[in-house]
Amino acid sequence: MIRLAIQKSGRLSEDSLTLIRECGISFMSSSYKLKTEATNFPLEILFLRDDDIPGYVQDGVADLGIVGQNVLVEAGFPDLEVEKLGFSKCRLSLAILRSEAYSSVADLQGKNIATSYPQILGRYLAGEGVQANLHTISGSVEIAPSIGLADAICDIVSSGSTLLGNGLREVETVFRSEAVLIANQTLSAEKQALLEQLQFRMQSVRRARR
Ligand code: PRT
Ligand code: ZN
Repeated sequence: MIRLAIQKSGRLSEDSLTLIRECGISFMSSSYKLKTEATNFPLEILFLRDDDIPGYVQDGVADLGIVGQNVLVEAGFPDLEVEKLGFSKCRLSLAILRSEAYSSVADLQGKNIATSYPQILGRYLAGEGVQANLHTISGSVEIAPSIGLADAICDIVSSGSTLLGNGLREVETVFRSEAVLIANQTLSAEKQALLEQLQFRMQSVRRARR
């Protein structure tokens, strides 16, 4: 039996469940159950907050997980990635008030930047030679500039309409992300074989979709 952690309720949930079903795996799911067992594959599915998934897989509480690369890399476990899944594509971008002048990332030197991704942003800014004051907040990041909490933000963007609606404009792409399958790095031989079967099925599903 192999244990897979997926997001309980959020942007990754539906596509994760659909992918597992399209792999030919049947299971019951209901919104109040936190785990379920497949009926035709030795798989147990755990439903968790996405932020908890990388740590659980790193520690071996779960063998496998489906999570966004943004959350995986921010958690500090990029090496757990085994397969790109092609959904939940988005980017982590820097944005400033539309009224502000901007010519390059050097303009952010000494500025206050609000983000939920201090690790990824910190590494990006260090690579650009820019020193800024990062303020870590866990949600509603887009409101920070208009209420005077920060000069800029770094947050997830997909359509861009949230930025627009908060009077912001995107000035730099810091990181590109999609959903990935992750795996514990010390799986038993049996679990490794199950992982390979799952990866093979996921690759077939993706090929058939194209
Ligand atoms: O409760 P839990 O902790 O499990 O979920 P969560 O609220 O932390 O995450 P959730 O469900 O919002 O997102 C899960 C993952 O989906 C993220 O980690 C990303 O990998 C991916 N993803 C893809 C996105 C988006 N697209 C996205 N648009 N995550 C968040 N957003 C936000 C964005 O920050 C903005 O505030 O959606 C808003 C709308 O975006 P626009 O640009 O389309 O307006
Ligand atoms: Zn989360």
